[in-house]
Amino acid sequence: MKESQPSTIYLKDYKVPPFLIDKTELTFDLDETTTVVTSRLHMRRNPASGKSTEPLVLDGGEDVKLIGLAMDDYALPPEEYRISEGKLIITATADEFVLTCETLIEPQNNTRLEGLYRSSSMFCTQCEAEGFRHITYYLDRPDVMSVFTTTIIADEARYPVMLSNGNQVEKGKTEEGKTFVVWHDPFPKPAYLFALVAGDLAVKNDSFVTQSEREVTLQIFTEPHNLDKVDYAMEALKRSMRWDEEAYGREYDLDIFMIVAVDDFNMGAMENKGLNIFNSSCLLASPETTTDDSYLRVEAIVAHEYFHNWSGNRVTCRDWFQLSLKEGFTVFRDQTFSADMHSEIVKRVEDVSFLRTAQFAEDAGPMSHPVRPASFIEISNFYTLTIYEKGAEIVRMVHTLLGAEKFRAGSDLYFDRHDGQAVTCDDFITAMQDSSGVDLTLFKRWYSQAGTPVVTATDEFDSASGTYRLTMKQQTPATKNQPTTLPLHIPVRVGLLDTSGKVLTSALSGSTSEEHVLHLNSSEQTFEFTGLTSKPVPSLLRGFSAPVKLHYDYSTSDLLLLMSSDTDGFNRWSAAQQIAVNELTMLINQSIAGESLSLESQLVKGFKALLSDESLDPAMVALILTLPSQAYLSELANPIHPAAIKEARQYLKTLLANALSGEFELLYNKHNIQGEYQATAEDIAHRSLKNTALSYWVETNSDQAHQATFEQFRTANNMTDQFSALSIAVHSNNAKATDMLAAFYEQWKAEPLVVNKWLMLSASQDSSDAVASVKALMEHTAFDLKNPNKVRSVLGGFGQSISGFHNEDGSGYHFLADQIILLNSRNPQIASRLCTPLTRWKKMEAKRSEKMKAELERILAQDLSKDVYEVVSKSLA
Ligand code: B3K
Ligand code: ZN
Repeated sequence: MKESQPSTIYLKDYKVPPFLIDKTELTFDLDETTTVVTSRLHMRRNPASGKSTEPLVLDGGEDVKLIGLAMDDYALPPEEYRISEGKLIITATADEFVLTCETLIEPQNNTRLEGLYRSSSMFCTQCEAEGFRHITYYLDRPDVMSVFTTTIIADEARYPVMLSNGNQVEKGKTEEGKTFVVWHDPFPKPAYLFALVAGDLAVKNDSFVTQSEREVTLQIFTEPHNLDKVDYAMEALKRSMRWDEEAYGREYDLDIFMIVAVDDFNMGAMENKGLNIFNSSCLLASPETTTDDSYLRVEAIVAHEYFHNWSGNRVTCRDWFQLSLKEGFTVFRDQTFSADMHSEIVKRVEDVSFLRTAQFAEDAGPMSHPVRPASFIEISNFYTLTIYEKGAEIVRMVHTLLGAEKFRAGSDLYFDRHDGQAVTCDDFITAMQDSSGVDLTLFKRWYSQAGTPVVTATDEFDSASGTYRLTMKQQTPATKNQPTTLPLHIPVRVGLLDTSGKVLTSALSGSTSEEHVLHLNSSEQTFEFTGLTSKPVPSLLRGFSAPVKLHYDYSTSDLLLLMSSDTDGFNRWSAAQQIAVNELTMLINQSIAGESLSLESQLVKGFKALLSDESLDPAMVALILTLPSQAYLSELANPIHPAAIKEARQYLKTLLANALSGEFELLYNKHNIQGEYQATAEDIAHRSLKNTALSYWVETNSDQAHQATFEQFRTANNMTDQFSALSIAVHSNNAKATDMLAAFYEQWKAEPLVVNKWLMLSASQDSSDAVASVKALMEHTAFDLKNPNKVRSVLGGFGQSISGFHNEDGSGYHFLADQIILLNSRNPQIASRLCTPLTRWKKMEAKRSEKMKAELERILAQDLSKDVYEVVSKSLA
């Protein structure tokens, strides 16, 4: 352990920057061994700071070597500045000056993938959140916005493509015969949006005419062998540009928009102004190599990064505590876009399923934090599901509370009022409130209180007056950091059904309707619905109108009724999930008690009715048929018994498969569409239902089903079908599974993104020697510890293996801890993310819990990066 531990940064300590940088002129002299960066910063004291004597403190990093420093072209002697803990401190400055700073960096040795680094044969950058300081000394904070001009100098033979933000304004030769290009970005921006790319790249060109009839050049750059996989992303980009004009009135503002794909990237993509940089896994797509899920992901991420041009770039964050201002809003925007492009309800179910599984678990764990955190040690740890997904739910609730029209007026006001500014979550809510007249004072608590609220509903019916009374209580669990919690403003969408499944009209507070939005804003409230003749079945929290855990004592027959008849598609799915959760919970308890499992499943009835309903979208049927995941059941459990959850799921799945084997076989054949691959909602839906049906059918262990799986694997003309068949074979003990895995690797070994899928599936296999297998995989030529996608594939896959990762002897935990220690110094961001499964140790059943804790303690005893230190120390506190 280090002697002094990293310090905590608090929101309450925010101060405006003491200096501003009006113009930033950068020159990069790129080379394989040393890169020299020269910056000319046109600086002045910030009048708003009110301090005229404060020294100039610039952010930097240990990896930045200062080789020259001048103020107004006067070279500063060593006694006029110092470097301390990576910061450059200049004591005396004028009120306005130009600071010239020359630094030497080594992108080729940058394994953290922050700042300027190399991926394959190219140079690229990642500056959010605090990567720019690894390039040169700067005021690396989002409220310092500057106009950037960037000169790139390199050998044109090796780096024919040299890109930065904005427009290319000049190109020429240096005296040494190298090439230089100059880029100018007219929009002031924080350093986190800076980008540079240089390499031997191929380009796909296209264009887009904006609503005001300006022509924008669109370019996607990749390594030449990947150029055949960018068409889908290009079309998605054009759809996004059009959608943002139509849905939000937002037009693109530069004459050129570029995207570059890189193989080594810590996350999905980055919204740098005019020059988005993408993890190739989130950009490249072709039918043969890309699954439907990945197609949808490419479209959503292209849209997300594009939408940031307004929600993030034109209007940015004042400080990193406000991260959700841009991320929550932009996720909400991309979710709505995807819903508009495909199916609203399918998208909602997928998003909620993810939120309830992963964000709820995060919010109940040691890294739980409010959507606007009050403090952090390392900001990279706060790119979380809470900031992104729960943040998006907050924006969605504002949309529900205001209605579509007022929400749009609010977003117009927000963009107009704050264009070119760095602002806060409060500013966003204020704009929504000012434009709508809706009071959001109490609602704002969603930003400052962590944890998932639990809403408990009870009801009674007064037949004399035809009044249905629904009482709701809310409670957000207290934690050590948050000993008292307060009620929130929770919008609850409600409909009422009669026992035949008909939707009822009722009156609430003078308004008569088939659906009402309840404003639950104190710890307990009763809502009175009138005009009813018998006790209704409530359809609560329609569309998942708030990110809460809802408890209501539904009978199984109520749930079957909602599942078959509710007009809210989301709640049809939710009811089916609830029946499955109830049945699985019984089975899990039997397993824990050491009993042999037995159940008379009501789901059989529900599924039968579902399969006979021709009106439903096949994608919805597939979702309803999908049992709650191991991860979701773990989130609900306390303590978690991973082996019992696995056994229960397997039991229920086999039971359903046997009870409905004929139906699943028929379904499989009915949705087995042929023909050319298309990533349309319709075709995706058929493939999804077909493969879900197959996953049940194989559970009957019939030769026919196994053979169908093998044939699908062998003859598929697209990756969705091929990979589904392979996964099904691997997880259903198909006799040919090992051969299929080997054949798959042989077929695709030249396609890294497909190889990553193979790595993940191979690592997820559930065998007692899983640790040995995963070690062997990490020795395989296909593996590369420097590549985050490969690390995520292998270790992410391994995390799904119950007898591997959760092996009772603790060997899986030990192995993961070894990898975290190994990666801690090479790539702290990735190492820190890998800690997540171990940090859930408190919820795990005792035997495993102790072993996980011991591994965390072993990690904490090392010399740790801030990233890993924060997550591990908080999880042990
Ligand atoms: N804003 C980036 C995420 C940066 C993560 C830095 N550790 C991508 C996105 O959310 O759009
Ligand atoms: Zn984002």
